[in-house]
Amino acid sequence: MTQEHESLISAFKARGQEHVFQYLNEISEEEKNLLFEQLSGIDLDEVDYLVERYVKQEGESDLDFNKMEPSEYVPHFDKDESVKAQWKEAKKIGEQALREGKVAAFTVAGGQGTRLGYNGPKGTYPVTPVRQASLFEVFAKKIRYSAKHYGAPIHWFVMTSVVNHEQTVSFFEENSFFGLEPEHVHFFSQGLMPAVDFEGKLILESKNKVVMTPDGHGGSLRALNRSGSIAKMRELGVEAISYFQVDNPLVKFIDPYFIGFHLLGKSEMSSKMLAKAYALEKVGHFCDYEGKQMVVEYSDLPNEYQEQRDDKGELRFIAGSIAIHIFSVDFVASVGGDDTTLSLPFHKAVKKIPQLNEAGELEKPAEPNGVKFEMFVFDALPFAENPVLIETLREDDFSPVKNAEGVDSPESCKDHQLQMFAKWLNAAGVKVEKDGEGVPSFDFEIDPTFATDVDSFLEEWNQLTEKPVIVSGTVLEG
Ligand code: UD2
Repeated sequence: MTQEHESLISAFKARGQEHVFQYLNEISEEEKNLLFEQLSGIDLDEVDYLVERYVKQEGESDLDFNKMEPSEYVPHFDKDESVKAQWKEAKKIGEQALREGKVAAFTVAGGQGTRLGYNGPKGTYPVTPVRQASLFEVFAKKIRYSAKHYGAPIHWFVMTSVVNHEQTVSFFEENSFFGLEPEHVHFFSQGLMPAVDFEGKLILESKNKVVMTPDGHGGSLRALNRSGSIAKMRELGVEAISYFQVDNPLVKFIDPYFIGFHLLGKSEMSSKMLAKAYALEKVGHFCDYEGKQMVVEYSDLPNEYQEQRDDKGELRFIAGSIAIHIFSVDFVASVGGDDTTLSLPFHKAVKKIPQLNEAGELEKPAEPNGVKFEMFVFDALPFAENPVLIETLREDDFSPVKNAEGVDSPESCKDHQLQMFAKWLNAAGVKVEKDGEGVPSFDFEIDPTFATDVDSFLEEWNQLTEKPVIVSGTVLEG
């Protein structure tokens, strides 16, 4: 036993976690080393704090909901003519930043996609109506288009987790990075947090391993620092990080308007919002609280507040969060760095966590037996100076694939892609036949190598000397 191992044993004993060593006499030297290596990465002070706050006590939010005010936002120009000039100005600034290579794309793709019932990294899921291109392919091609359009490379940072890192990297390799330069794509794995049972004890998943789970998308801010990505961005002259989730193929993440508003506002963290479709839609709510902007998740906000209406009968907390943000590199360096006064809070999730039984065999419990800890990226907002919030339109930016059926499913996402393509064609004066629900009656697609939004579509379409006829199965490629 080395001295280092002995001091680890005393430290874990002192915190009542000595059960993690119960199989020490049954495992090989190599297995022991792996156990000690894993344990040395666990911050016992943090575990104690989390157990005290979220397991022994309820850890309920201490927000006084009556102090919440709806956040102000810049309305979309389609809804409010008076802001058109402001949007035009923002676009110019955003385009300039893109021409100067100051923007990087950043996808959080560490989740497990359990709700979708898909076995594999979510980004490999096929989504487009005709070609069945994967989510990763759609994003890669948007980057290819924009980098060419603005004449500057756009580096893409992809956060994975232990559960899908290798499969994700292999998928890119097998697909030749979808035509991107491999050195422009940067993968890194997010951090892990130990899970505990309801007594606050670490959970063993084997005789030499405790259960560790991904630390939530909020862990991305730490991981960007720890992986060296922030240093890399500084080397590359990147100043703004465009953050988006892996599940939404509509997302306009190279959006010159949004980038422009972020830069004009000298914002550290900017967000897009959309008007909630109905009072209890399952999204976060943007609000101001004691002078700071924040997002309160639907599950934390009592229904009476989600349903509140103003004098005009409009939903008072109308601004829904769709997890699209821009961060300044300096902000991520501080909030994801070592200064613990800027750390994001944790949220607990009560789960069924497979664990070793008395016989030393792994068993999935029938009932929840423990707690996982996650950080949420939007909890960085209250730390941000000058947060900017702009409105986007659902049909242009948001249709995630989350569930196998119904709302936010592959089916609804396909319909929304078709509606978005039809909207672009309509803007160019081309009518697309639709069914009673307003969905095009046949499948076709506009590949991101042709255009990535309505503005770029009109530019490209108008340059075509011969306009193609859009029929069932058409794929418009650049
Ligand atoms: C999130 C937001 C919700 C709304 C919605 C929009 C939270 C708590 N809620 O809901 O307010 O904006 O998205 O679609 O965020 N991920 C990681 N690592 C992790 C966990 C998640 O990378 O440890 C990624 C995951 O791959 C996905 C994204 O984060 O890209 C969202 O995760 P989710 O599907 O769990 O979020 P959801 O639908 O609960």
